[in-house]
Amino acid sequence: MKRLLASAIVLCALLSAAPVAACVPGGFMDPVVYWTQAVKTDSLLGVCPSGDWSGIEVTLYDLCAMPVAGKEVVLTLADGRVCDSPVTAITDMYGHAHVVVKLGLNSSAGTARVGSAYSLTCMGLTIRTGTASLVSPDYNCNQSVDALDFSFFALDWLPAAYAARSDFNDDKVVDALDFSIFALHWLHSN
Ligand SMILES: [Ca+2]
Ligand SMILES: [Ca+2]
Repeated sequence: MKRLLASAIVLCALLSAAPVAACVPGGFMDPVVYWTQAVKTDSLLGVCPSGDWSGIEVTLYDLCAMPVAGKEVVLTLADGRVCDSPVTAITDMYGHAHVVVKLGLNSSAGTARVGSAYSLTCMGLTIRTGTASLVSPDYNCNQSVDALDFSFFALDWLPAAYAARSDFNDDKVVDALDFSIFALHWLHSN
């Protein structure tokens, strides 16, 4: 009987205890964000329709230091010449997501590089904003690296005027090294 009474007292105490407040996300605790395979830190990025060039890694913890799992991370590149933006990824149980940047670029209007503001968000909260220049072997935004794109590259090959859009390794000249990078992405598509 005493044991039953003690159990009832414990149960009553548990039921009457103040509920533990849930951690309502109002932000993220020290988010880890970095670009992978950037041509030049995070100021010059390479984008391919297949997503095998620059990407972004993000790891998120909420304000209670718990991993933000199963949430959509959204990378938006705002410039209209970037095709198929935004791209998204879902965080895993550790709060980590790799955003594959499967994008084309319309750089057919001139030989300058396309620049774009970008933002990374999750649950409507901004994680990072910035600007970056972009290069892509897809020059005409048809989400395929094909013969038409090669014709743009050939136009830029060692001309008198520097064609930054085809300088894929950022060494200030369009030469065989850039062609080798173009060839790596040949026939890639989304
Ligand atoms: Ca193309
Ligand atoms: Ca180059």
